[in-house]
Amino acid sequence: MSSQADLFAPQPPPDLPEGLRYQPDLITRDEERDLAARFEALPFKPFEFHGYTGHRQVVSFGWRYDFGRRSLDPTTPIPDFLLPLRTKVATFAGQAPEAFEQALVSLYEPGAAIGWHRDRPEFGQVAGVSLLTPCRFRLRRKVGDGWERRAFEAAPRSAYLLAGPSRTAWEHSIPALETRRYSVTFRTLA
Ligand SMILES: O=C(O)CCC(=O)C(=O)O
Repeated sequence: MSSQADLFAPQPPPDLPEGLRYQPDLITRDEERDLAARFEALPFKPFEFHGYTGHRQVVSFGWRYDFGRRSLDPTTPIPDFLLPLRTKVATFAGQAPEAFEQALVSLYEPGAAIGWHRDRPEFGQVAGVSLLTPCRFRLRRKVGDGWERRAFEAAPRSAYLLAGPSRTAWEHSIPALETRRYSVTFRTLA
């Protein structure tokens, strides 16, 4: 029988693609505020994809994938202020913190979105933490002539993990937001 506490515990979104995990409240409100304050000082640049720039802005640490040159190159090490977050993400993902060699901080100003894509095959698992604004995290995979679709709300301070088929067989996207959102995605190398 469910206890009163169980009834009010955050429930994982139902029916997610295999390999996708979701954890509400990975970080506290204080941690979220401190990280967002740190992000204010980062040198964000518009995300560049084969000559096109999107509204989303990013900073890469550890490794940077250059879509123009199709190459993955070492870049500025993951800064100390992101290491406690990486440790929490690694615990959630069941990995050693050092396995997450890349951290990508993304800034979505109002109107910014990310289109349908799968992350580069050079990367392995992808774990993302959301800050400030909830987003609708959409997934789709080709089935015959159509698409099978799923979605969940990624709440501020939550984490998601893309592993297994959710990482390799499904694409994901986030529609435009109305207020600023940050995400930090940590990636292992394939
Ligand atoms: O902002 C997010 O949570 C998703 C980021 C993403 O899909 C990507 O960087 O490839």
